[in-house]
Amino acid sequence: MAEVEVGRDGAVQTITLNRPEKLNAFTQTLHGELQDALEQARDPAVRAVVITGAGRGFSAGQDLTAFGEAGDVAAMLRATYHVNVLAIRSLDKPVIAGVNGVCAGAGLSLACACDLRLASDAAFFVPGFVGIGLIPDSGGTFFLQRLLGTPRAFEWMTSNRRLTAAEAQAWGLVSEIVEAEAFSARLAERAAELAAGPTHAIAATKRLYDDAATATLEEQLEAEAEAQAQAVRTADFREGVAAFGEKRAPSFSGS
Ligand code: T3D
Repeated sequence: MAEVEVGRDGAVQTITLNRPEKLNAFTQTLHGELQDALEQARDPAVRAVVITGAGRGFSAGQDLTAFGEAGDVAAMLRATYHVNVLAIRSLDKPVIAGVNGVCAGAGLSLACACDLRLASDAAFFVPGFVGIGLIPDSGGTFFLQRLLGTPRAFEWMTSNRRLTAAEAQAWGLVSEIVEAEAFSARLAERAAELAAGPTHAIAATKRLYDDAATATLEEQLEAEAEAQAQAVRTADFREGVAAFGEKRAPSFSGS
């Protein structure tokens, strides 16, 4: 059975981590299949991507039974987690983490690498790393610092405290909580909304926010000006303005 399943519904690609009996903990196989799935997501016909988990877990992070198998941990991280985290950030479309359940360790880092997080009310969030004497890798220091700020990120990641979905929302870690029974339907609905958006503008917005973390104001204003000059040349901009004038909802094609 595949450790990652890929589905397509219209312009939405759903990637499901699929080791439910181990809370979708990462193995070499899972990493490789996730890499293939993210490569498939580059298809221009895909305009939004969902990453979620099978069963009661999103992901419990590294499979601890396979821990250190590769010997050189830094090399393993570079060849697996880094490739997939960078693939998520480089996709020119929104990536939603559908946090259906337990989210721990590098599973938490992966969720935080996505553009937004929707959580089931059954989800909970656990740092994991510090519990076994490790540092938050796979982008755990990068994304959590940006999402939570250094004091809160440091306090949480060094405490190993379990965070409920409600607490995660209060902290701004997740944008929305949905009852478990309604979760997959709402996740599909939110992904479809994003897929029906002006994909070029959404991708440029993603890139601009990523760059804003290290840019000066002058650099960022210039990058915005260049991105806007491209956005006004899209069919979606013409459609947006036409729809406004005609007092109807826009129908964006993503071109
Ligand atoms: O070299 C490198 O790889 C460096 C990279 C490190 C990256 C990391 O992600 S480090 C952090 C690794 N993750 C953890 O430390 C979390 C370990 N898991 C837990 O603490 C707990 O399982 C949870 C808090 C996540 C959930 O607890 P609970 O009570 O809801 O579930 P459970 O009963 O503990 O787990 C259910 C099953 O999943 C269980 O299997 P069993 O006994 O029914 O056969 C459990 O062993 C398994 N499982 C959970 N997490 C992992 C795992 N199996 C392998 N690896 C796991 N990470």
